[in-house]
Amino acid sequence: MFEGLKGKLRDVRSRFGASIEKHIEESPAVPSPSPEIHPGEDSFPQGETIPEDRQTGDLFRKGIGESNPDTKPVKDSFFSKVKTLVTEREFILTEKDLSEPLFELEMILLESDVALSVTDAIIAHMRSSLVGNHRKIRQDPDEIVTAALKNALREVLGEGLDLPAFIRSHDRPVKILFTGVNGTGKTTSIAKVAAYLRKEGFSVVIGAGDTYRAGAIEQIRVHAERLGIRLIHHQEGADPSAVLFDTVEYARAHSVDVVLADTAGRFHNRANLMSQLEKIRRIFKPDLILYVDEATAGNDAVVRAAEFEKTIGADGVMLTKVDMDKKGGSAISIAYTIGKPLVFLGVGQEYEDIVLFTPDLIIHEILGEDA
Ligand SMILES: Nc1nc2c(ncn2[C@@H]2O[C@H](COP(=O)(O)OP(=O)(O)OP(=O)(O)O)[C@@H](O)[C@H]2O)c(=O)[nH]1
Ligand SMILES: [Mg+2]
Repeated sequence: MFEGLKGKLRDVRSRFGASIEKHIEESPAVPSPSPEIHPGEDSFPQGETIPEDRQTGDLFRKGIGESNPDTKPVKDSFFSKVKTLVTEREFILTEKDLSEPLFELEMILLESDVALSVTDAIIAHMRSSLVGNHRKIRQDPDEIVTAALKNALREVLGEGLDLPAFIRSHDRPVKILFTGVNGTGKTTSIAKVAAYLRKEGFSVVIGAGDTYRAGAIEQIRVHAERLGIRLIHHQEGADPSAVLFDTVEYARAHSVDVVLADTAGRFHNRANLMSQLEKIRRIFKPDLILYVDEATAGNDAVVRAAEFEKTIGADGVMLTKVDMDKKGGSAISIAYTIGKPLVFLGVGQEYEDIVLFTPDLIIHEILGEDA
């Protein structure tokens, strides 16, 4: 998962680190803007010489100590003051220090199919968190860069959506409609989501709303049978709205928690299929429309998601085939671009190959163990 991007980010992180180290070597340290002075403690203003008798630890070992407990706070405060003056030196990175690694990062993101607006947001975040801020000299440069990158990614990835919590807080049955273009993994994902929700303690029924493609009903029937989940279906060529209406009726009659509705794959520019989807939406009245696309489609997935969002609406995204995606661009870009949360990631061909999206999951995957 995301192997290509992971390797390139590792390289650019060390480039950032090298730039920071170069700055520290070549530039004089700057005084801290907020020295650690606490009320009641003795303090030495910036630039003032420390009295000679207070320059070594011997003072504390000899004069002040356990024999006179009342004086102990003075010892501690003085220690912390010496530490502030001696080790808390700082540096401030400039745009010039970071222009090269920032440019390199921008190129890496664009090459990895991260959408332009998302790349801009990440670079802007990196710039504002790294340039112009006071940094402690003893801070590890890689930690500084990794923290900035992590926060930038967190900003564009969003929070996701806790589907079990969503279901618990809605009237039953909760109706979820799966849409998207052909072959992206809608039907397989419905089977995975059904298995996932059942594990979470919900009862599920599936509606075979793809009556268009030959073999589609049989495909979902096999999944439902393997999982032991009830499927409602009509004949091939039937009106999908009618199938899904019946599925909701079944769920109501049997107090089923969740209805998962399959639909035929379609492109947003196919007017007849899109108006069919509009009819499904009116009759089925989904609580959640999940747009399904494959991570491996990169920027195409992001563009298509935006088109679906505009024409039919989407409340969340499921990205499939993440296990086969080396670049990570669509996973990073899709939520930020369409303004809707990533909900699930499909990570393989088995029923259990599904994970509920969290930003940390992607961040950890992209930045590795130390993130
Ligand atoms: N590696 C991998 N393959 C997946 C994943 N999800 C789905 N697939 C595969 O993608 C192919 C297409 O999946 P379907 O579920 O039939 O896709 P669909 O969107 O329903 O297709 P249409 O109904 O024709 O529009 C199948 O071979 C799935 O096994 C995934 O997360 N990882
Ligand atoms: Mg299908």
